[in-house]
Amino acid sequence: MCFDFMNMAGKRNFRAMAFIWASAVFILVSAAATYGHEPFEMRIEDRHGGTQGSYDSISVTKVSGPDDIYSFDLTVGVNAEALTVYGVSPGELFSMPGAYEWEYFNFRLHSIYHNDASLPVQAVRVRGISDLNDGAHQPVATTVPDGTVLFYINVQVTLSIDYECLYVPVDFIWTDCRSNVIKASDTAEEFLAISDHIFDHLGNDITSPTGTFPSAYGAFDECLDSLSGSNPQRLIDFYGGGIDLVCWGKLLFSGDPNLNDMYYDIGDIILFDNYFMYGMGVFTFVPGLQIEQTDMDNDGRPLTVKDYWLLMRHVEGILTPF
Ligand SMILES: [Ca+2]
Ligand SMILES: [Ca+2]
Ligand SMILES: [Ca+2]
Repeated sequence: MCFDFMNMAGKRNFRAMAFIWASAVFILVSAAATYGHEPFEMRIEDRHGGTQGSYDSISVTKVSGPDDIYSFDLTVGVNAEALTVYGVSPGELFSMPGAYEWEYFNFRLHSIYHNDASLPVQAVRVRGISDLNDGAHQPVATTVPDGTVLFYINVQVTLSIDYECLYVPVDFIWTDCRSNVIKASDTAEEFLAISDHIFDHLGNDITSPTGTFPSAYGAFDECLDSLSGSNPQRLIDFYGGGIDLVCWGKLLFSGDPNLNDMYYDIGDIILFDNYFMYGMGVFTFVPGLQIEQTDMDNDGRPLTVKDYWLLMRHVEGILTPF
């Protein structure tokens, strides 16, 4: 009996221990499932075939991550020599009426002061907020599906020969710990997502957890302390992008600036005339291609007086078209 009693007690102890372990494992697994936030991926567009002198736009997209976003505050560095920013357009989150009707969108251009030649000196800071405390209006949704374009940076590409055939990078940049953050929530809690890993447009991981601002390499570890009141979490992977500029020399022919498929017609010379009087605004159809078409001597420099003189001579039929 004594043996049986001990055996029974041992089984009960074993069952009790097994129950405790199973409960502990369940709690741990549940906690991991509840508090393990999904990471975000934010990406600047990688454009190809950009033409010098043309107007272009570069999108910034939420590629993946938690759906429920309350606001974002993103800063993009721009090489002001290569790209002139003339505006930032909001994505569909801000359309009124629309499926989301976010209430606040704003952008600001500002200079960045530093001695690092690898960093841009101009930045675009863009902020979006789903719900202002204005009482009158509520956003239709704070849900932001993967693949949603948050905004477009509108630029004019330089005509400088120095940038011919080059890739002009456009990257996220950090001027302090508050740059490039997203306020979001999942089923467990609200949190402030900050950078985790940073990649350049080729996919190279360029993250640096230490350094000095401004930086193109992410929020430093000190930011986890300075933002501690906002529940900061390293949850955003940022991917840079840019514009790949075509090479002037790849054009087969030039001499049709008005793009009507007739080379050296009177409309072409009138358009060139108008350019000298009114400036770049006269190229309204496909500006980059139209400007390329004025490079009559194929020297990579469009819109010169020599190009004008050559076009005029062709229009008059004095020279044989090339
Ligand atoms: Ca509101
Ligand atoms: Ca023409
Ligand atoms: Ca030329």
